[in-house]
Amino acid sequence: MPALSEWYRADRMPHIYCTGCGNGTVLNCTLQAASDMGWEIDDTVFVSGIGCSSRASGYTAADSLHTTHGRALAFATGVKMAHPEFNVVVFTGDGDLSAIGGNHFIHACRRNIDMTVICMNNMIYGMTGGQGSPCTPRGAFSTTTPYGAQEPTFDLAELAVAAGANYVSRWTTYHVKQLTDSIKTGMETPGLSFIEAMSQCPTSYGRKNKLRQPLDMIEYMRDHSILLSKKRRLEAEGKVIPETTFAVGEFVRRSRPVMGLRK
Ligand SMILES: Cc1ncc(C[n+]2csc(CCOP(=O)(O)OP(=O)(O)O)c2C)c(N)n1
Ligand code: SF4
Repeated sequence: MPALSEWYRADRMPHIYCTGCGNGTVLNCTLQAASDMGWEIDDTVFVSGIGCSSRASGYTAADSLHTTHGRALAFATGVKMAHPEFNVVVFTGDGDLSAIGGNHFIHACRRNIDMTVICMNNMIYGMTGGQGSPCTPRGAFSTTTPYGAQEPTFDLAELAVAAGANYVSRWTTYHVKQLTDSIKTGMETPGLSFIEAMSQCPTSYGRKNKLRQPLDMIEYMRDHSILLSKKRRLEAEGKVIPETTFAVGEFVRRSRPVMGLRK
């Protein structure tokens, strides 16, 4: 059973991530979960699209596909259909998954393909310098929302539940233990597991939104997250939860029919 360090591809270091970027934390949680699962590196494939988040697949010692922007799930579907015996893990960003790749996302969930999808949601297009994404909070600044985003934000976890994924959760890079445990639970659950990892991008998001230091964004995520069970209880009591507060926890764990089950 490979240890955590063996899951990293040393010859790809140093990585490209900015100092304080949350993507490394999410990658580490994922590889820890894979190691805890007892998976073999040769039986595992990491697939990603394009973006800072999508660079993660190349830092793993397993076979990986760094594909085209928004198409990671299409490639991952092909891998899983051809090789159901492989553990397939997708790394994606909020832009990659929910803007250009939005249709692939809902249909992969609908098909409930047996794979683990991890979205590093930094609420912006990090790699290309900070354009707004469907996950940019209302009022937040980006290069394409210079007066503050006016559109409502996609709730990726709720979208995955509605579309049919068997396991859905959301945590942040503040919640390292919960995130790691949740990724492992996703890996254990047959069908499509979607784990949304809210992650800090001090360079493209923080700089424009008075959250310049990495810790500022981590504290923002800590202070604006609420346990899903508590949110539902407060809403049932008629309390209004501010739009900027997001739920963390397990959204669904179920057993709908699955495509691409292991042979
Ligand atoms: C077809 C296509 N359109 C646009 C781009 C340019 N592009 C590269 S990464 C990216 C967005 C990245 O944002 P996200 O997916 O949220 O990932 P992040 O960099 O924030 O991790 C875009 C628009 C591209 N590479 N290919
Ligand atoms: S631009 Fe943002 S997401 Fe990309 S590496 Fe830098 S901090 Fe991370």
